[in-house]
Amino acid sequence: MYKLIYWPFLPGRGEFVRLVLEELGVPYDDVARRPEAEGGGASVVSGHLYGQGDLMPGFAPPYLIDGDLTVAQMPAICHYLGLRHGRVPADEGLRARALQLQLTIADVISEAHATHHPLSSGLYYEDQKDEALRAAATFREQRLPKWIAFFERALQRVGQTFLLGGEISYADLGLFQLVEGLCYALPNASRHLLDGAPRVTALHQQVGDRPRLAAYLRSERRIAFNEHGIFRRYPELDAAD
Ligand SMILES: N[C@@H](CCC(=O)N[C@@H](CS)C(=O)NCC(=O)O)C(=O)O
Repeated sequence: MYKLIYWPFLPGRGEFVRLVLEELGVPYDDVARRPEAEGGGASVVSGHLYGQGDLMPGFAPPYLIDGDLTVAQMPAICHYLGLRHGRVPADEGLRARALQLQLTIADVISEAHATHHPLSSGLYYEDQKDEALRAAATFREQRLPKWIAFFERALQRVGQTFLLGGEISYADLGLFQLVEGLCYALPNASRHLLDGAPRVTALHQQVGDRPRLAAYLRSERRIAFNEHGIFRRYPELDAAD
C-alpha cells in the first residue's frame, strides 16, 4: 500500500496527490493523519523534512512511499502515479505535456502562497501584511488573469473537456484543486475571472462530479482549506465584492 506523508492539518500540496490516489481508487495510508498513538501526527512529517529520517531523501513534503522508493515534489509524485497506473497517455509528447501542465500549476501555487508570504515563508503573515497587500493586488490584477487565460486557451486548443483531450489526467485534477483553492482564498477575484473562462469552469465541474472524487470531497478525508496552508482567506487580500 502507498504511504503518503504530509502535514495532517492543511490540504496544501498533499491534496494534489490525494486527489490522484482517490481518483485511481487505490488504497493509501495517510500516515500523519493517524492518531499519534498509532504512529501519526505532524512529527512524522517533521521527522522526514530536508531528507532527515530513514527514507530516500526528499526535501519537503508531500512524500509518497512505494516500497523502498520515496518520491517527493508534488508534480513528480502525480506523474509517477499516472505512469504506474497507466493513467497518462502512451505518447511521450503527451506525457511531457501532462508534466508541463502540472509544473505550471505548481508555479501558480507558489505565486498564490506568495500573496500572503511575499517576503519569506520563514516569517508570519502578520510580519509582512503591508507587502502582502501589494503582492496580492498584483497577483489578482496582473498574474491571475494570465494564468486563468492560459488554461482556458490550453483547453480551447485541445477542443475537448480535459487538458490532454477526452481522457482525464492528473493535470486536470491539479487544475480542479487550483480552482478550488483560488475560490477559497480570493473568492471575489476568482469568481470574476472564472466568469470569463467557461472551459476551465466546465472542467472544474466535471472533475468534481466524478463519482470517486465526489464521494471523497464529501468525506472526512477531505481537509477543509484554512489559514495554515497555501490558499488562505484573508479578506483584505481579495478584490472588493
Ligand atoms: N516544490 C515542492 C514544494 C514542497 C513544499 O514547499 N512543501 C511544503 C508544504 S506544501 C513544506 O512543508 N515545506 C517545508 C519547508 O520547505 O521547510 C513540491 O511541489 O512538492
